[in-house]
Amino acid sequence: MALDLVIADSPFAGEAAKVLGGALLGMGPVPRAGWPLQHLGATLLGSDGPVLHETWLVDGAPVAAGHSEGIDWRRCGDLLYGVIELAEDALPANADETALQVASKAAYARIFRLLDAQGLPHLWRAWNYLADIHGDDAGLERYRRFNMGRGSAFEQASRSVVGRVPAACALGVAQGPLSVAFLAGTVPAVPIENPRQVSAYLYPREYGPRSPTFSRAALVYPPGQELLFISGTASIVGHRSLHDGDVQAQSHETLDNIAAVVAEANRVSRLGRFTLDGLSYRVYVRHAEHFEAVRSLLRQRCGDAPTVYLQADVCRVELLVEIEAMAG
Ligand code: 3EB
Repeated sequence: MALDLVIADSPFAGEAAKVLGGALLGMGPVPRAGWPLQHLGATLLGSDGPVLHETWLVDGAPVAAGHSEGIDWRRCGDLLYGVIELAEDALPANADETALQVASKAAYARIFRLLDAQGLPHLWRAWNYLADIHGDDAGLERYRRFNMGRGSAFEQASRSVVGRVPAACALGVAQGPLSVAFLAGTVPAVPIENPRQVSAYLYPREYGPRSPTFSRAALVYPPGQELLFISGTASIVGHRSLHDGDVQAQSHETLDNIAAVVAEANRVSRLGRFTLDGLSYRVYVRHAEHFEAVRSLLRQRCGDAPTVYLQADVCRVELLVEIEAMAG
């Protein structure tokens, strides 16, 4: 079996039975895909059309599909991809938790229930998007409330909140429900950390009451295959943001971080096959006017590696750019 990501400016028109799921990137109308589809409503930059279609294809056992507690999912053998979009007022706040916290906790609790029921417990990669990420929610930034809800769900499902956690990204978008897409498997992912950075799950409390639940990267193993997912990566060294206001310096620091993660992945996987110019990238810039500068810098350092650019809010206000990557 092989898992492959295809990116095109029109909807995937091949055999639907081979589709595990996907994402629609950009500001177009949302089509009815017939498979789990995450709508990432952020403006595409430097692209010919208004949207891009990312589609995960499998080449193997027939795909099974279902809906569970608002999760739209498809499964092929040892792999499962799902999407949950949850309105933030879907569930009530309580004395201890805001509605966003409850929604974040519920989204992950539902994911974990589905994975347990499917006998495929290992979360490999999560893509998190929420509106107004820096907004105030009962005295705390909304991203921090999201972290509290996500962390509680891991804990309540008796999952590790340190060490064995998925690769992830978490970005702010203009509007819409809390949206989480995820890829899971029957075998655990191998988490990778970055020696230049404090692990996010060990961030000190100045960044919020509960640390984010993600690893810097994950090596994952569909049958007969090894994939590398590098989490959203920014200009953070140790636990501090660097180069306030300087998008070029932030981009270089971010790529230095990705290079360090790649070196770690090569050490762990022992095949030593990952290189900066052999990855494919998704780049989020906070300000659209920084796009050209970031693109030319990426081209210098990563050659013509396939790269998608989006305007989105990175989860610390001072961060101007975040870059995630994968390699198959
Ligand atoms: C950072 O390194 C930048 O909360 O899931 C990157 C990737 C970031 C994932 C998450 C946050 C997340 O802390 C922000």
